[in-house]
Amino acid sequence: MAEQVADEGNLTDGFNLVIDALKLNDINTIYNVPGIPITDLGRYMQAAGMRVLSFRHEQNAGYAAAIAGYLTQKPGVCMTVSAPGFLNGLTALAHATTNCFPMILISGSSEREIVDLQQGDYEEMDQLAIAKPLCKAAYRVLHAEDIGIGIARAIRSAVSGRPGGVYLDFPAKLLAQTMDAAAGEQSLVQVIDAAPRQLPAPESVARALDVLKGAERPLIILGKGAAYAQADDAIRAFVEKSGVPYLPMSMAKGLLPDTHPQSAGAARSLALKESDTVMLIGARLNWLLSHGKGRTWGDKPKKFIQVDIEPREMDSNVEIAAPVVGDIGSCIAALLDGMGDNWSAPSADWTGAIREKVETNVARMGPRLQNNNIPMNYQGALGALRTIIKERPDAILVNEGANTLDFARSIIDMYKPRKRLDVGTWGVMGVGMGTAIAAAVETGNQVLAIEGDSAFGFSGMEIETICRYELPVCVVVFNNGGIYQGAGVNPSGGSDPATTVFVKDSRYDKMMEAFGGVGVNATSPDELSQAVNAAMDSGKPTLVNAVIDETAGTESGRIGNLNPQRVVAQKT
Ligand code: OXT
Ligand code: ADP
Ligand code: MG
Repeated sequence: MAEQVADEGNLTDGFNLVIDALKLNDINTIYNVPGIPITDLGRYMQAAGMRVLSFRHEQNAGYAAAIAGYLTQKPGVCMTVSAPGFLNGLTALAHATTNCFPMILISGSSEREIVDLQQGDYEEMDQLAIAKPLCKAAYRVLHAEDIGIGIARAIRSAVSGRPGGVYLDFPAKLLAQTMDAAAGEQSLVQVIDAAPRQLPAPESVARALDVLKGAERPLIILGKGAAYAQADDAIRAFVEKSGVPYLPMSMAKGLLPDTHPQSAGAARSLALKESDTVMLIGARLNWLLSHGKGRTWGDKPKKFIQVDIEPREMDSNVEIAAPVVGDIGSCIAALLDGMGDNWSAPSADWTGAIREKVETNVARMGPRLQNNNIPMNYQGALGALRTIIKERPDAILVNEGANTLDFARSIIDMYKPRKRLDVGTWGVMGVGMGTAIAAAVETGNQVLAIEGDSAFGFSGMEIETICRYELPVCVVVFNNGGIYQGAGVNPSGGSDPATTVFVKDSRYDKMMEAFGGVGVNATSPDELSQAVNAAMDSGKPTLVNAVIDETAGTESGRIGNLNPQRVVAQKT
């Protein structure tokens, strides 16, 4: 560790100022990969009592920071080295921005004078320019006395309004700059009210209630923005008082328990098609909701009410009859207030039709989950895991893959808010291990990561990180031997395997054993259940290789329709 000269006398330096500024703002956890020029910064942070988690790849550290932001409403911080490390972290920064998660990517960078003249510095890159289009805000700090204000600006940018990713560029020289210690302390900024409440206009609330009142077949859609807002009690009270059926988007599952009598989760198609009025709360009308139009939405005219903090979200895809702009906590409180005491629930015809469909679908699914097939299919394996989550509702479920994602989403009921973390708006493979690590670190809860074998491969090396920090993470790899399926064949008849298949009979559990964790090979739902329960009881890092039938599942899971279709045959 380099000598920390600025500790002496009345001087301070860039290292100290960065640490003091973060701590002053209650940011005490850093997800990073060390190296020039931030190796010592990480060490000094650890010495100063911060938790510094070192990853094997910046992308995973970045995904960890992104989900830490979602879970805590404080920006998750990822720290990387210059050019290649920065670029590795950038996907996660863009992912955070796309998903509206507050995150700060701090990267060390090379010397401005050399970078700007393109003279070939060590890891030379104009990082600020590259980061800008991929995040909500990007800043570079050149002088030690600006570190306090730079960090304050980054924090406020990340969490206020619509949350998102922020890039903070620290050229190497900055950290070693010295200044008078007292002036340094004075330069620090404690961000006051980083995400101020944004109250909705009373007339917009009244308009929304009018539209809702006039509806015959209303539907509420809860998105991950609603889960992020941590207004759980108010949202539940609003939904229950309204009597309106609700549909949770994937990461909003559990905001109200999936077993709630108003949940339309198991009647998704019917609810979307037949509704005449849809109230979006923290959910965007993007591809996941077919942009609010087309076959998914049926041919009945719809009116939309949208509650969102971002005014520009309104009318992004279809006309919004009643926009309510503000933070969800304030908006829901105002809506509840405006409903008065005599709000009448929608007709029993409508709620009854939804309920009936839910019960039919749930009853139809039940027996499929009971099968004890070997090799397992998705239903058998997920049926076992569904019971475990029911018995351990505080456990955090991380989920990625295609079939592994889509089956798990509908099969596994969630009971509490922010307990389901997945691939988000972009459907990114590779979020799994970073997400699992941050979920364990930020909440202390047990984490169950249900991973397609392809999905797991994107971040699999981080199981060493899980073992190193002894985190209570149980990873279940759904090993069907490939992307979507393991049974593909090379259409040319050549000896290379098909593009979507992996080595047959792989044993991912052995990887975990290599790092001192527990590895289990599970071939039946009973074995799977036993292994996961043991992992959850012990809290030991565990990886279960769940052997899934290579012919189970379908191309692209439930979104195969998004694949372009070939129209002209190949000429040979
Ligand atoms: O109402 P209907 O009748 O319609 O029925 C619905 C519900 O009502 C009902 N339901 C229930 N029934 C009974 N009981 C209960 N409790 C219940 N709950 C619901 O079930 C149905 C379905 O309900 P759902 O799921 O709510 O509805 P639906 O129609 O599916 O919703 C639509 C969507 C769009 C909202 C939903 O499908 C969704 O959220 N989809 C997200 C999809 C997604 O993001 N996928 C990931 C990306 S796929 C692809 O891109 C992959 N890649 C490429 C790649 C990526 N992504 N990233 C990077 C960095 N590089 C490359 C790769 C490489 S996937 C992939 C790897 C895949 O291989 P793996 O090995 O990892 O995984 P396996 O496939 O397992 O092998
Ligand atoms: P989902 O994928 O679950 O449908 P999206 O990510 O599409 O959810 O939408 C989340 C929405 O929530 C975004 O439009 C974002 O602006 C909004 N949002 C995030 N936090 C808040 C908040 N505290 N108050 C109001 N809206 C919020
Ligand atoms: Mg697979």
